Amino acid sequence: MATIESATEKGLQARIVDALVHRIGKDAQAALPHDWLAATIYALRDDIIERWMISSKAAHAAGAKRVYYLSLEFLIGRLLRDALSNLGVSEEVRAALAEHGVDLDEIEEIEPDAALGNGGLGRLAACFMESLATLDIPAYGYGIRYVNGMFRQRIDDGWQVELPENWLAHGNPWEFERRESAYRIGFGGEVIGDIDGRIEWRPAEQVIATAVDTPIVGWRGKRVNTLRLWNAFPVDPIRLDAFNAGDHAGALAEQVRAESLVRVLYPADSTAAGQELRLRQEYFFSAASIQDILRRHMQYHGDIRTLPDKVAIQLNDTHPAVSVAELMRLLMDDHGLELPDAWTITRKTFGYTNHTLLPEALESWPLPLFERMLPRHMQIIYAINAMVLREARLSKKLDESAISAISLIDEGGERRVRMANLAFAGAHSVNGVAALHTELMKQTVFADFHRLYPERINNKTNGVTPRRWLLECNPGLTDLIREAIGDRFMDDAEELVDLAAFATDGAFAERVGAIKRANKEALANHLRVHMGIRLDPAAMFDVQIKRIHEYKRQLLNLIETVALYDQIRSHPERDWMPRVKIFGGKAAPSYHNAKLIIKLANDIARRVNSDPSVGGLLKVVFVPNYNVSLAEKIIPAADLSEQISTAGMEASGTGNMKFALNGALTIGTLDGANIEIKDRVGDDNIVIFGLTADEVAEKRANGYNPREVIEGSRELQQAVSAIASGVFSPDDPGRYADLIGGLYDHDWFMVAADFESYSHAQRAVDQRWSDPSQWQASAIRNIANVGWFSSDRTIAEYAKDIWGVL
Ligand code: 26V
Repeated sequence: MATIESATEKGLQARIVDALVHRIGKDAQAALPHDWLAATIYALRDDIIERWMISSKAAHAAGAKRVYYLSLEFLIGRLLRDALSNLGVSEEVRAALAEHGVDLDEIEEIEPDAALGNGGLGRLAACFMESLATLDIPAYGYGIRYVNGMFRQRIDDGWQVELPENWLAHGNPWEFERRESAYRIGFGGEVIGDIDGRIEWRPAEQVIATAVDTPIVGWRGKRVNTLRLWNAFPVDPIRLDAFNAGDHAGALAEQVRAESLVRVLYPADSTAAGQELRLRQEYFFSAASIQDILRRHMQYHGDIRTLPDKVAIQLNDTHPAVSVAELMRLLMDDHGLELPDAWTITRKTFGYTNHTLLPEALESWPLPLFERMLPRHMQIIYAINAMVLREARLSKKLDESAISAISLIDEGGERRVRMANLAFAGAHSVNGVAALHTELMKQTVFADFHRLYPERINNKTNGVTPRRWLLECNPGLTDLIREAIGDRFMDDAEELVDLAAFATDGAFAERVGAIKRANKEALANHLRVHMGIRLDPAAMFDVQIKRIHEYKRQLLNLIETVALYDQIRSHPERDWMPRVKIFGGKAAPSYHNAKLIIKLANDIARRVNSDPSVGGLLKVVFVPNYNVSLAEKIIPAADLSEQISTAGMEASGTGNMKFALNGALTIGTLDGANIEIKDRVGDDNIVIFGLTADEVAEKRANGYNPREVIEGSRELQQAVSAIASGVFSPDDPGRYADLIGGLYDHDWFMVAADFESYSHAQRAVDQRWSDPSQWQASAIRNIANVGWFSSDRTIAEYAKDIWGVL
């Protein structure tokens, strides 16, 4: 394994102590765990910096094309273990710290979890950054350095309470401030045209964006790329005239306004925010990134027209879509290109990835707001729209209603700028994140665009980095796999298929089972310490961890849990398989039903866990503050992975891949990447239930009567009426009346429609669980066959098909 020349045990140990003394100002006797953490990171950084410089010099010397991943979210989590493991120095550092009586595992645990993202979209961006470095692709991630990332979730009496998470409280030794990489970002004002047609935007307000870089180390330290997050500063930090006149708040107003741009991550991941500050954030980071990209391109290549040969920019959803107008503006107003040429270059440069079909998540901005904040961009959007609509008319492929559907301006009612249409029009590639999702993009939201540009939509099924999600989070399983099939899977996850031959090897299966058991004991221990709950590691750990959303159907799982609870109490004599139902996830603070679902999980947990008549056969746990670091503990300990979204609604899912890679069986619908997981692991190694996406669409179109379904099923009827009548909420019996009542009348998410099928599937899971060797064989076949869902494979596809690198 590659190690660093200077990183001998002695060298590292000396460098850690050196960092402790000279950078932190403490000696080994006085150092607290936080000091050891910082010192270890500083010592490691020295190696990383050297590789970082080599990486960027090599790209420069080769005149390489660079990839830019623009994302308002990077859910990176902790970085120390990732860096140690990718550099191959974990054991050396462990030994070095042990000399001072410091336990590496303990200091890893106190590193803050960088949660600059909401969920799947942000975590995907983080996996992609690691895979880009691993594949030796020169790439930059661009985003915002939020002072407060995702909120911390506390559960008070079963209710979610949101608290600010100050992840930078102890400083952040990973970052490098680049005050010299600074750009002015304008807002508002007016557009002036002079007589020779030159156009000038005179913003009313400006802020300064400055770069903060974090190194991203690829596997085996092959390459180090940059995650560049923007900070905001006022042009004039203080107005002394105002201050001296006694207006202290007014004197600092500009500072406050600049800082507000990088203050908070919007904590909703499915409802377009719609506030002015959100659009300001989107423009701020897009404009800084595009300026930085053009500066680098001109510095290295000197010719703006070669931009698409040297630069590929990927838009992570529509959040950075205003970049399309910003690049057009710079090409025309600063570089003097004509509109058609600027448009050709822009389209060749951008790719756009869509991550959701939920209509409420599609961003659009009131036109007056957009025009007031970005008057020049509004003009450019009109000009782009004119070109696109002319092309559409000339093609004769679209009728008038289709033409108004692809317009960048929504004219129905209050006029709005449609960001998905801007992104689609401005990109040469538009991709979905799983096969079904891409198909549905063609049939639904982008149907008319697809008719006009049939080559543009393509699929790139998501993936996850096997370094974080296998090697680092599950070292026991990793060692066992190495013993069985050697190390090649560590460089190419698809080599895991060699493990399939061991599925029927009883002795091997038992060892896989023993590792799972050890991971479950570790999780049970963690939850005992942090929540005071006792779990039996012999029980099946049945896990649903993800953002709380009605389409993800935590409610379906909870209703089935209540039905099971009922059954166990009525038929204690039956051969029940002991289960622990584990839930975790955050609800958007303004999402009423999602918060109520969290309360319901907690209400059910309290009642079930204290009922002696279930005799330990069923336990329900809601783990507070689910985040990347908790996922790393929970996933390796899971037996069953709940992926039960309403078919057609989960674009891909990536948790589904992480669980399978760690040997959990999936119970799931034919949705998102579940379909492709089933194709790879085989029908016998996954439990599929429920309506298909087509059947859901058909039921919605033709109407379906959930009341009839509920009344036709004794089990379902009893479970929902128990919840609705307050059996789990005696302190407020009406608490769930509306939540459950909604099922009878609308049931948009097909909870009632899928209940019976889900409940049968759960009993089939019990059957499988009752035969440990069969279960273990299936678990091994899951691990063996999901190597394809490595983000290395996904990134290689983007690189070849979209970016033209590799
Ligand atoms: C939308 C908005 C609207 C404005 C407020 C802030 C905000 C933040 C995020 C989003 C879109 C979130 C979309 C998303 O996370 N999609 C998930 O993407 C995963 C990676 O492709 C995929 O696995 C999940 O299925 C999909 O739900």
